[in-house]
Amino acid sequence: MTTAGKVIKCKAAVLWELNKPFSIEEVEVAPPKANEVRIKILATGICRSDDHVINGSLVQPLPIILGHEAAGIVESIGEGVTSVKPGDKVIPLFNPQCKKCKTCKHPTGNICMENDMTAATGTLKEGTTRFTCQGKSIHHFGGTSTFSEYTVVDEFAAVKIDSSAPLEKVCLIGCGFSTGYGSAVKVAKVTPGSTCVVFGLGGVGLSVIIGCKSAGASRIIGVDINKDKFAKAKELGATECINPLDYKKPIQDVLVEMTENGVDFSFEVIGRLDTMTAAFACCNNAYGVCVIVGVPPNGQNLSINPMLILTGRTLKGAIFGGFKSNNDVPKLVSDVLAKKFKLDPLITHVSSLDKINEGFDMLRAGKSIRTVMTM
Ligand code: COD
Ligand code: ZN
Repeated sequence: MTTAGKVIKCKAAVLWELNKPFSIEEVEVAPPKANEVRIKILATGICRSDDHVINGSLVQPLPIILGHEAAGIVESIGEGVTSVKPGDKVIPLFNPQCKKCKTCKHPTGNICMENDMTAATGTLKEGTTRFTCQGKSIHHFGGTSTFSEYTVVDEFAAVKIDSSAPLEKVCLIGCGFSTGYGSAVKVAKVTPGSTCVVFGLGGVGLSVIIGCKSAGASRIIGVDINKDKFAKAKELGATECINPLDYKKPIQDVLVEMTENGVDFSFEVIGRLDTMTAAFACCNNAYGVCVIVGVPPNGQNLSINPMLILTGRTLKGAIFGGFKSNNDVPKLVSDVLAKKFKLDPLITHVSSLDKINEGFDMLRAGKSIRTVMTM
């Protein structure tokens, strides 16, 4: 029996209030309107940015269905949709690529002006939501809302991937993996033989390490205050790991000494002002490049002595690893199928939507790298 054109009743995790657990609810998912796609979500990861919404540091309209790192199969399409068809495997794109706006037309810019993260409306482009629960309209998150068995996205926020892709793994390409990997290969453009330092060894930091290694870096130093993170970092390519708590000196001074006047590339993958300052200061004064990957606390500023820039350092950053999502996500999936890199080491827990609150507790306790919920 086809569900196309009908309302689908399914399970979703709804966030009704800040700092409260999700409620698993039966929601109604309306059929896609013109230029929209309804997707059956089969796997979705738990990302730190979802938690940032729960704790209020990323402001979004409530109630909301979170989740933005996922993979699924197209269930039905609205009028005018041409890029995907029912049955296609797709990855939803929180950082979409409409290919029409000024940013999409720029050769490198990747914050598509259709994104719903920077000034969130919590709706699709048409201006309304497709989710209803207990008679109330529920907001979308980042145009994706993947903590639901079915979701509706704008056509520009979904991309077809290889039909043989393992969805329970490639879902990470929807956010965490691409964010870290692209920061190394696309934003920093790590060079063969270089020395890199990665501050923060969570799922995104480990993905930076995978990128540095694949770009041919010869020395990759991991920095974390949780030494339990070191073994996996080394397994993925870190040549050494250090804990700032083991030193009396500021960690940037330690790193400058360890690397004869500073590293070629540094990455801040934590989201703290002090570690951003350290990451910038530890890169080489004449040519070091520092990439900010971590999302800083809302409304706070960095204080930097311009002399640090004047001598030749570069400070930069990017969302989603600088990738243009519609172009690059299918390629990254093909790279996984070609065994260019593995996503398995990043997935420490496999769970289900019913256990979403336990999944977030593990993330907050630093016990998981990525939890993937399969449906
Ligand atoms: N010094 C050293 N290490 C530290 C410190 C410190 N002071 N404080 C925390 N850490 C370590 C933790 O022990 C942990 O291992 C690591 O830093 C952070 O890891 P996680 O697991 O909390 O986070 P990740 O890897 O999932 O990374 C997420 C970011 C924190 C980088 C987050 O800001 C983010 O997702 N940024 C990506 C930006 C983006 O593109 N967002 C768009 C949608 S997600
Ligand atoms: Zn994310």
